[in-house]
Amino acid sequence: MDRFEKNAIVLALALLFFFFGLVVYAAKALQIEVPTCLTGVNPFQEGRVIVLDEGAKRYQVNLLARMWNFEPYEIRLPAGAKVDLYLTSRDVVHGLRINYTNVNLMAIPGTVSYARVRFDKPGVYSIVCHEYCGINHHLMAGKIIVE
Ligand SMILES: [Cu+2]
Repeated sequence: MDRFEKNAIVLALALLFFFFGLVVYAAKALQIEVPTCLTGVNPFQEGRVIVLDEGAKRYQVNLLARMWNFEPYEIRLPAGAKVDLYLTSRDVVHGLRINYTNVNLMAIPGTVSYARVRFDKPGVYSIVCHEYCGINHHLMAGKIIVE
């Protein structure tokens, strides 16, 4: 085997382990989770905020996307809230993006998407639909107010 070939293989393996290490670091140390589409969960028919643990600031948000708004439209949470976000659609495919976070989900009828997000800084986080869903798509928005 050529010396350059060996070097290329060693470099490729080193990069592979390095990037794998970054993925493990992101998952364990930074607690970053990849948004998922849940299977075996029935889509809900109404959007609402459920307090799971007031002291620990844990909340579940069931967000329902439909033409052309999100239900609930306005969500109020305390700073430091840890949110399990479930998203579904009542009618067509919608998208969900929460500004100033890394939440970016698809709302697909008949399925439930999931992401975990934490709101540390107080402020208004706007929610927008990023998937064209009809004539009033540009008006489809909501907001999360962190106090
Ligand atoms: Cu839309």
